[in-house]
Amino acid sequence: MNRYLITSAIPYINGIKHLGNLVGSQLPADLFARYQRARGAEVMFICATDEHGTPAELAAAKAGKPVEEYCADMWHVQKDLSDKFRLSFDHFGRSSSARNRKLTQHFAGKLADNGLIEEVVEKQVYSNADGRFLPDRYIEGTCPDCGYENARGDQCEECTKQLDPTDLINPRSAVSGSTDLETRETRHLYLRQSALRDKLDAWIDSKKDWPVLTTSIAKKWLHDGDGLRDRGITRDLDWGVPVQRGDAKWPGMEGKVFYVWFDAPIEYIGATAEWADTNKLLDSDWERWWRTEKGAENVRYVQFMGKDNVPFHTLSFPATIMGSGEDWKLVDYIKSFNYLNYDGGQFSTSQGRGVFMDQALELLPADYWRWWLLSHAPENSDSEFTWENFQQGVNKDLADVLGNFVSRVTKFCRSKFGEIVPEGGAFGDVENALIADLTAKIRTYEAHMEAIEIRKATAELRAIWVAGNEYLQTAAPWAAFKTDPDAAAMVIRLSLNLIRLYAVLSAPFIPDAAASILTAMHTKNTDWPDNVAQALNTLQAGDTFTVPDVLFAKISDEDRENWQERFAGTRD
Ligand code: B3M
Ligand code: ZN
Repeated sequence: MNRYLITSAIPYINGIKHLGNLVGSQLPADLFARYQRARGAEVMFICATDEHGTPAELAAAKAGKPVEEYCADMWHVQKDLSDKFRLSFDHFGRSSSARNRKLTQHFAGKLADNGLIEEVVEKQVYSNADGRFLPDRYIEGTCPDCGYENARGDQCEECTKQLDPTDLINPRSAVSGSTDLETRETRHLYLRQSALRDKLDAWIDSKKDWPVLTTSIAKKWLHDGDGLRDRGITRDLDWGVPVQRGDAKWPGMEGKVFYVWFDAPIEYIGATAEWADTNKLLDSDWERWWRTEKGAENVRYVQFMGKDNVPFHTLSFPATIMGSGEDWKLVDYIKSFNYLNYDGGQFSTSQGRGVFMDQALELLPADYWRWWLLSHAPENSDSEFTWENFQQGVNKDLADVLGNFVSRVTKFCRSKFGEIVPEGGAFGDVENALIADLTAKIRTYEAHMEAIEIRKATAELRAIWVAGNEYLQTAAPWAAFKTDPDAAAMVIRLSLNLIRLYAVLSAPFIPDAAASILTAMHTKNTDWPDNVAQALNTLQAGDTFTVPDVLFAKISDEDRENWQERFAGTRD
C-alpha cells in the first residue's frame, strides 16, 4: 500500500492567518491528503503552530498576556479555524510541546557530536532601556537595501531581504522604541551548514522532478555565497527550547534558547510523536513514518509551503537531518507557492490587509473559499484575489455548472419518477461515448493530482462537471420523456449516478458539498471510479434519494459590493 507523510508549513502563532497563508501551504496540503486517502493510500497529515521566537513574544506582549497563555489561547483559535476550513490534519500540534523540546535538544546534541556546531562569541544589539538583547524582530529600523523604514532585524518585509539586526540603519527597540542601543558580546551556537554544502548540493541535484520554484530558490541560496553561510541557531530570549546538548546541560549556554527556525521544522516530527501520544500509541507507531530503519523507507514524504520558507526546508532542515547521522526521513518532494495578492496589493498580517480566515467564514461556507483559492493557487506566478473574480468563480463553476447539474437532475426525476432511481434500458451510444470521454478526463485528473498540479487538476475537474451538463443537454430527457419515457429514465439513472461520481471526485476540493450530495443520494459508497461504466451503475433502479437543498448560492452584485467595501481598509 502507498504511504504518504504530508506536512504543511506550520503557521506562526501570532494571530489569525489570511487567505494568502491558507492557499500557500495548509489548503493545498489538505487537498493532496484527501486525494491520497480517497485513492486508498495510508496518509499521515501533520501541521502545528509555530510558537517560539520573537513573533510569539511580541504578539503576547501586545495582547497583554504571558506568552504561554497567549500561545495556548491562539492554538485553540487556529485549531478551531482549521477545523472549520475542513483541514483534515491527523494531528495539529504545538512546537512548544515536550516532544519537540526533547527532539530539538536531541538533534543539537547529535550535531555537536558530529562536529557540526561551533561556539561563536559575537556582537549583538543590546538595549539599555529594556535591559536585554534585541534579536530578530525585537529591533526595527531602515532597510539598508531599499530604504523601507520599518524593516525588522531578521527580514525587510518590503523587499524580503534577509537581514541581521546589526544591518539596520537608525535601529530602535521594537519593545520600547528606545534608540539607546549598544553592541555587546554574547556567545552563540552556529550550525556549520557550509560543511554540508556538497552533500546538500548533490541531494538537491538528484531531485529532478521538483518544481522549478523550489529548486531555483534552493540553488540560489546554495551558490549565492550568502545562503549557506553558517547560521546562529541560538538566541538570547526567555521563550523557546532551552539550549541543551541532548539531555545534558550546555556550559556557557545557560539562559539561552534555540532559534525558532531551528526547532520549527523539527516539530513536523514532534507533532507526529504528539499524534501517537494523543492516540495512546507507541513510539514505533510514529517512528514508522520518520525513521527509515523502522518502516519509513517506503514512505513518500511531501512538504507544502510558501516560497519564503523554501530555503529553510531545502537547506537548513535537511542539514539538521543529514548532520545528525541518524536514519531520519528526508523530504521526497517540496511543493512551494508564490504569493496570493489582495486586490492590487499584498495580504499583510502586520497591517491587517485582506481577508482573514475567521472573516471569510462569516461571509460564506468553507467550500466556496476552498474552491476559489485552489483554482487560483499561485503555482507558476503570484496570483490575485479580487472580489469580481471570486464572485465569478463561485457563480460560474460551483453554482452554474456543478450545482445546476445536481439540481436539474434531481428535480426532474422527482417530478417525473419520484425520488427513486428509475429503471430505463441499457446505455446506448451517447452514454458509451460519455463514459469514454469521462474515463479519459478522470485519468488526466488523477495524473494532475498525483503531480500536485493544482490548477490543471481544477481545470480537469471543471471539465468533468461540464461534460455532464453537455450530456444532459444532448440527451434532453425532458423531451424524450414525452415520446420514450424509458429512454428518459435511463438518462436520469445515469445522471443520478453521475452526481454520486461528482461527489467522490470533488470531495478533496469541496468536502462539505460532497458529503451533502452523498447524503442526498442516500449512499455511503465513495469508491473511486477506476472503472467509470461500473461507477455509473452504483445506484440501482429502485434506490431512493432526496432532492438536496441548493448546494451553492450565487453571490449577488450587492453582496460583492458590500464585501468589497468592508474589506477595503485594514483590520484593527
Ligand atoms: N512559521 C513561517 C510561516 O508561517 C513559519 C513556517 C515554519 S515551517 C517549519 O510562513
Ligand atoms: Zn528592504
